[in-house]
Amino acid sequence: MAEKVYQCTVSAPVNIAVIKYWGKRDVGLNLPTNSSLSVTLSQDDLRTVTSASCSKSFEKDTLWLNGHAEDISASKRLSVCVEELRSVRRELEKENDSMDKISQLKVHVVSINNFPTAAGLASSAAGYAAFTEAIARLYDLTWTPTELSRIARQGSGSACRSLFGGYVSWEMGELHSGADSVAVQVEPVEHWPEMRVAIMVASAAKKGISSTSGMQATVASSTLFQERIKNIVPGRMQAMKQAIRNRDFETFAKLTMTDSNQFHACCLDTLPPIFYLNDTSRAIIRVIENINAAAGKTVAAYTFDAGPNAVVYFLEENSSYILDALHAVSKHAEGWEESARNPTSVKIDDVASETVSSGVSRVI
Ligand code: 2P0
Repeated sequence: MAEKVYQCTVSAPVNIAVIKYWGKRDVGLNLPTNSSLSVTLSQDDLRTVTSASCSKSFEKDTLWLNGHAEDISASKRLSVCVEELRSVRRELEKENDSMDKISQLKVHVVSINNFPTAAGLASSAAGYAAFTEAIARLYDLTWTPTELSRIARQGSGSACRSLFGGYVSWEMGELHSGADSVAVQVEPVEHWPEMRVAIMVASAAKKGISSTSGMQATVASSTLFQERIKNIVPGRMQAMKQAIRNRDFETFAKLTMTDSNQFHACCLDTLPPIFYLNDTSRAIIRVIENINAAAGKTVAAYTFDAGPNAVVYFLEENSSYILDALHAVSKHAEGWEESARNPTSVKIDDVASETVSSGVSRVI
């Protein structure tokens, strides 16, 4: 007998934190030790495209990530997202007889990144944002991005920030349940449309230590980290929100670089120490310092996540000479990826997840 296949395809963007998330206070619920703030990058350049479907003919919940199959029920992170959304759909179906009972069907999810996975380019952020959004839309759930962020957070913390465009904070929350640990938009992209980023992939290789285990080691062993979460980040979050509201690039840039440096200092203060930066990363830091010294003010800001790749923030008005300087230096560097040699300007995105297609896709 012919079976319907229900499907929804979405794309979700990468976000790059300027105040870093690092540390969990509850590992099970993925609750952070501090709030964080990020900027959402344009999907023209970096995105995950994810298609979720369900059908009576599917035998188990399965994810194909960049072509590799994974049993969703074997992954706590994946299954918590699917099961929470499925139970909401189940309740809706109970209340509304005309709804197809698709909560009873297994899901197939296919996800593709157009950038290196697990190389410090926030692939899990775009990945879990797209995963959550695709299933929510497959189930026709009309949730706000903040409501969905609570689900995506349980897949991967940074994913909750990829449900919004523009400038986004993840408020750590206070409740043990995690109900108030969600993402909110600080400002939309139109507020500061001149913001640009250049991505320099120092190495596309998979990182040595995952963020999840790295941050747990830092929480367990770093005294500097305790100072950071108690006495530094709360004030820095306020200052960063104000800098964004005022479109004050110098303050934004100085906070961004300082926070990146402190995050990597906490990694170094971990036992055993964690090294995400490499010689290329450090060379990029020196280039940015030289650009700012030559300009006589802070016109560019570097930041690095859990990997050696650099993300450089600047304003469109300074774009040509900053990109020229990055190009000039990268020409002489040995062993850099092509995109580090040719850094280009990436815009900030105005929307987060977008529906590419949805509905009943075929009958099998
Ligand atoms: C961030 N990072 O704020 C920080 C900066 C890396 C350095 O969020 O364990 O992959 O899945 O919640 O979200 C990377 O951590 O960790 C991260 P999990 P996630 O973007």
